Order: sequence, then C-alpha cells, then structure tokens
Amino acid sequence: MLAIFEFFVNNILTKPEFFVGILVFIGYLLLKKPLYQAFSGFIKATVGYMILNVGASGLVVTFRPILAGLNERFGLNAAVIDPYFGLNAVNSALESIKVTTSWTMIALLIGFSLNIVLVIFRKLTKIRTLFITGHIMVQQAATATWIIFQAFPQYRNFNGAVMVGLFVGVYWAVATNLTVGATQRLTDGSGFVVGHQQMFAVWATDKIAPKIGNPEKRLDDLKLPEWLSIFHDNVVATGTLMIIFFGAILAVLGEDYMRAVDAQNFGKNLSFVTYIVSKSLYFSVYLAILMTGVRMFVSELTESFQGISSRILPGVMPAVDCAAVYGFGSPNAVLFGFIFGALGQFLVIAGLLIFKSPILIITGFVPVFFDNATIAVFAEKRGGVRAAMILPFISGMLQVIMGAAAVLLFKLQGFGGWHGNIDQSTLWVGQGFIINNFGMIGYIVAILFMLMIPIIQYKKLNNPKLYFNNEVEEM
Ligand code: ASC
Repeated sequence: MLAIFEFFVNNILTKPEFFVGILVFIGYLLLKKPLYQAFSGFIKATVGYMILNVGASGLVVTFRPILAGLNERFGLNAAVIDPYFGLNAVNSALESIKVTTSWTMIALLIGFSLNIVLVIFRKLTKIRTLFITGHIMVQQAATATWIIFQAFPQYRNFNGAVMVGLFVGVYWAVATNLTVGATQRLTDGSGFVVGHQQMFAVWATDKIAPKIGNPEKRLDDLKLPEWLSIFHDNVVATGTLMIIFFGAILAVLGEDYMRAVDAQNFGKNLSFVTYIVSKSLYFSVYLAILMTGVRMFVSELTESFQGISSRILPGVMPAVDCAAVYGFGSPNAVLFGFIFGALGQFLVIAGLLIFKSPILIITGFVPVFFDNATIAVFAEKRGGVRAAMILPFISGMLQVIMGAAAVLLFKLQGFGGWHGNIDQSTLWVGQGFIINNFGMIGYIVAILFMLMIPIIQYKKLNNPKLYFNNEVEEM
C-alpha cells in the first residue's frame, strides 16, 4: 500500500505532466470514449504540459540575467504583469519551498467540482454559471496555490490544496455568475457568460459606465488610423512591448555589464543593438511556446471536463473566454481598451520610477490587452466613447500599482512576474491581505464574502422568477 503511494507521489504527483495526462485519460474513459481516444488524449495532454515546461524554462533563462542585473545595479525587483509570467513566477516560488506544482492540478479539480456542486444546489446558492475556460483555471489555481501556501506554511500539503480548491471554486462560480446581467445585455441574451480574469471588473464597468458617459456616443463614429490594427496580433504586440521595455532596461544596464554577465549569448562580434532586439524577441518566442503547450493540454482537459459537466448539468450557463464578447461590441472598443489601458499603465510605471519604488513593473501583453479590451467593450455599450476611454485607463493604472502591491504582499520578489489581471490584482490582493493578516479567519471571511454576493443580489430582485431563466435583470 505504502509502496503504491510512494510510486504515485514520486512518479505522478511530482510530475504534473503525467498527472494532467492521466486526468484526461480517466475523463475520456468516464465519458465512455474508446480506449484509443483516451490514449491519444493522454499523449497530447502530457506533451502539451512538457511543451509548457520548455517555454517556461526558456523564459527563466532569458530573463534571469536581466532580473539579476536590475537587482544588483539598482536594487530593483522587476515583475512582468502577465498571467504566463505569473504562472512561471509562482511555480518557481513553489519549487523554491520544495512544493510540487501538482497541488495546483488537484486544487483545480476540487475547484471545478465545487463549481458544479454550487450549481446543483442553485436554489440555495443562486449560482447558475460554470467556469470552463481551462487555461485560465490553470493560471488562477497556480496563483491561488502560492497565495495559500505562503500564508499557511503548516498546510503545504493536501489540506492546503483543498483550501485552494475551495477558494478558486467559489471565485469561479460567484464571479462568472456576476457577469450574467452585463453579458446578456451586451449579447442580447446569447446564453453564455464571461469566465476569465476580469469578471468583477465587468460587473463594476456595467454599473459605473452609464454614470460617466452617454451610450449614444459610439466609438464606431470615430475614424482611426489603419496602422493601429497591427496590435491585434499577439506576437506583434508582445514583440513590440518587449523591445520597448527590455530594450530600455538593457540599454540602462549597459553593454559592458551585459557582455560580462551574459557572455554565452553575447558573442564577441555581435553588436549591442542586435543583442537587444534578439534578446527581447526571445520573450515572444518562449511565450509563444509556453502558450502552445498550455493550449494543447487545456483543450484535452476541457473536452474531458466539459463532457462530464454537460451530462450532469443541463441548462447551466457556460462561462467562456473574454474574447467571446468582442464580436458583440464595437471593433474599435478592443483597440481603445488596449491603448487607454496601456497609457494608464505607462503613467504609473513612470510614477514608480520617479518615486523610486523598489518594485519595477513591466507591462505584459495579456492584462493590458484582454482585460482592458473587455472592459472597453462593456463600457462602450453602457457609456459610449467616454466610458470606453476612462475605465480602461483606470484599470491600467490599477494593474500596475496593485501589481506592485501584490509582489510585495505575496513575497514574489525575485521571481520576475505577477499574474497581473485586474480581478487578481484587486479582489485577490484584498482577499490575500486579509488572509495574510488574519490567517484562517481571514480565509473563511474571504470565501463567505464571495458566497454572499449572489444571495444578496437575488434578495434585491423585483422579479426573482426570471432569475433562473437567464433573463436580463438590472443587477
Ligand atoms: C488570458 C490568457 C490568455 C488570453 C486569452 C484571451 O488571460 O491567459 O491566453 O487571456 O484567454 O483570449
């Protein structure tokens, strides 16, 4: 018995690639898929996770001399605010305390099951949405694992994984449920909701936008320069951002310094400019590799999960990627969100430098683009041009200042990244603060606070009959 357990721990639990692969394999068998299909799912999920590891270690190797340089020369701790860099950072942080990242996968499984349970008891919980955006669940479960494990050293084991699972499961259920009103208004009752990293922000946007703008003033009536559209492409936007940020940092660190610390990659005959461009673009390369890996194992995981959930829960609203709403808003809203979010971020980053903050925040692509684009789409619907400019701008500022706070609060200095999305940098930082200061009581309060939200909303309705028909209500 013990031998079996030991084998499980040494060969599966501490090897997340096999853990994910086996999860998928079992999921397919439960769905009564043929054995060859379960086998193919196992291979794809396992290889996907291994590709993720290749991208992750590439990022770390590229990043390390730069991080070390900033620290050594200026006493700065730099963090890229992006969920993939954040995933890397928390996984390295977990490894640094000798904790396997497989706990994250167990927590994910518990969280997803809890979301299902909360829907099953919907009469009581008022939850009618199921989070199914797999790669986001991986990122959020990983960040939450670190938040809980750093706060509770005594529970760096299965108990801690259960605590993480409860936390993310309740967040997934409650936060997606919170977007029902806004998404149905935007999409004319399409029947899906947002399951991503800015659900509280979507709810707030839907509330605030009508107060600050006029929905009659549409973005589509503005003329925009054609060249801006190149930033719709992930690789172009990331590559450009990285050249700007890492170009500036490498230039400040100086040619001599980089030649000394990165001799391996900085050949004698290579010019400094070539070195900078190539180094910066490698971030896009490894990020693309990492994302490919994530997508690969997640698409298998989603298929096996989704199949199970749709059997148990007919009629539940699926909560999907934020990009799904982009087709329902003005195409310019996406670009406006990105631009004004970036302006907000750059302004506060300049502030960090001017006021000599020990934490330097570097703009990552995902939050600045996807959070702020999503906020802009919802803002424009309810508050026109003005809301579509102001709200992403505020969100961009919060992403940086609260991102810096998160690095400090969660002791992520030296790991080079923070999750960075707006819900994780506002709600989760607030909850993390309470947990770090009040321990188990803080943790319970954080969870009860979330559970109360749908119940309070329901109590305030004029016509509760419509609630479970997914009809639009002012909420
Ligand atoms: C994220 C993330 C992505 C993107 C994508 C947007 O938060 O991790 O890969 O946003 O989901 O469509």
